[in-house]
Amino acid sequence: MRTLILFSLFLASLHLQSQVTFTNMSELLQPVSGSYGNLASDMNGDNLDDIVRVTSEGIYIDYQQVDGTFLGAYFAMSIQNLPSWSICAADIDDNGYNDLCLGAGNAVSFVYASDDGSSYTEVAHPEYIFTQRTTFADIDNDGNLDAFANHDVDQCHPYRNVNGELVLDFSLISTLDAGGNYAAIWVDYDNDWDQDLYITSAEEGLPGEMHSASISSIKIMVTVLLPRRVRKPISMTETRVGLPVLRTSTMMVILMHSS
Ligand SMILES: [Ca+2]
Ligand SMILES: [Ca+2]
Ligand SMILES: [Ca+2]
Ligand SMILES: [Ca+2]
Repeated sequence: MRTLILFSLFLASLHLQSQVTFTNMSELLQPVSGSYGNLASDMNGDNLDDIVRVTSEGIYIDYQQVDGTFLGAYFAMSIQNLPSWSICAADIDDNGYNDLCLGAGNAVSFVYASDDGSSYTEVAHPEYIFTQRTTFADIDNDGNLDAFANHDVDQCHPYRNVNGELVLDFSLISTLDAGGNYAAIWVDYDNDWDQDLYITSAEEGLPGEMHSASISSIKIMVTVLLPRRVRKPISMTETRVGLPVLRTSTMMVILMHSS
């Protein structure tokens, strides 16, 4: 009986230790009125995540300090494409300051930080897209970040990084010429050192898409990596790593053969 009681106390202490509480600390941030899109990202490269909020009147950034407080900054500017559906951040031009991709209901914008991080410039793309999600990834594995925007009613938009600027380029990665694209996840699913893409779909009959990162990366795998280890081919209905049934492409089959 004594052993049972001690074991019960041990389990109770584990339960208490595993409890996590959260405290609302919004008062640490500068006040922002109206609606905004927001994200957490290290915008100034000091390894401390900052808070970004984008309104129609500009960009508010609360820079995290080493003591956990925040230093507020406001960059007044008119934003053409507000991130009503999606926002993400990455250093597109590799100048040490993160830039933004704003996904609106009719277009996307890229917002570039100046080389000293003291100002931002919006580049509004004219092409129509009902944006659902925006992501950054090095799609062609050339060391420069590209972007990918999910299109709710048509084919998704890939943006190629050309000398630090993002240009719409459907040849960057081939996805289904169809709508219903709700979200994108970039992960190296098969551990072969390039990013793979999984697109979730909300359209009936389309279970989602799985794609290799790029044609160039396939060539690299086939010529260099394939001889090291050959994986079991994936079938059209096989489910991997907890994903829903995959819609595979020819490129996908080639990719999963390599490591
Ligand atoms: Ca920071
Ligand atoms: Ca940048
Ligand atoms: Ca790239
Ligand atoms: Ca991969």
